[in-house]
Amino acid sequence: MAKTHDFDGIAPVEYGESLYRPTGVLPLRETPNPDDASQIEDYRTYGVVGFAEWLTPEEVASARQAILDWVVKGSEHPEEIPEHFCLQFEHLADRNLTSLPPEERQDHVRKLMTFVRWEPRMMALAQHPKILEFARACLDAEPELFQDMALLKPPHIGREKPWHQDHAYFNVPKGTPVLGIWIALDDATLDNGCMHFKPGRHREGPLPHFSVRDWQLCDADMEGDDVVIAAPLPCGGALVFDGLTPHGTPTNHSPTRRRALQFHYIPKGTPRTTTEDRMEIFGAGAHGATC
Ligand SMILES: O=C(O)CCC(=O)C(=O)O
Repeated sequence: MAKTHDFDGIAPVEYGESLYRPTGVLPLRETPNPDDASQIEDYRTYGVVGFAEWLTPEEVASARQAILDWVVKGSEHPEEIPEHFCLQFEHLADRNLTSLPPEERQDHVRKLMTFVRWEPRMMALAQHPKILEFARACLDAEPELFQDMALLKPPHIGREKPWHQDHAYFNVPKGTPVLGIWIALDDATLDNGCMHFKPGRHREGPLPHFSVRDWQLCDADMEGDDVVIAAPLPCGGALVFDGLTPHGTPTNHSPTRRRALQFHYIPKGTPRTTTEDRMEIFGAGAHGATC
């Protein structure tokens, strides 16, 4: 049985539907090519670029199996989960997971975080030459993995992740380029909670975050009449985005899975700062807040 503190402390609540009403859909490139200047240009201009094909079906299968193995281990032998490895269940998850078949247990998990150092299948993906080469071109620096996550947004109970800038969650100096890559392990659709972006708004720099439904951007600003791009992806596709590009995902009310991996990279050797430093830039309320 999982420990109580492994359940997400944030209860899902209603929010205005207009928060995720896309004015367009992100056009997808076929495959990443770091030598294609127009791909890097899109990343810089819009703060997000999407690809229909990134991982192979074998790589997707390997990532899914790795997730499943850790979910089973975490639900049966939580004492075997390493201290800094986060396996977090949804707030609304069943408290008696071991009564469920293993495959179904993942439908109660919100995320896995900080796991690549214990999971070679995930480490192989986080260090995938295709990712590192593209990240190197976008960052214009040698990439260093800063954070690793799997976000499962399970059917029916996967809660909203309100609009935010990822940089607001990271203790790195203001101005540090942060690159996120979000890889779909299922088809991510408008119904099951695909990513939504405010393209180009990364150029406004850090925006204040507030403790509302989560540590997040101001709803009134996000539901204004500016552009909201939805980014549905086929399984194996990926989004590369700037850590300052506002993004969020609505609740998964659908019966379908929407598993994803998310890796963040910063230039190698970037110094770390403190949560206090970060709150001076992004606003108070960051203590304990995680993506
Ligand atoms: O995958 C999701 O639903 C949200 C991902 C995200 O925005 C994050 O964790 O920063």
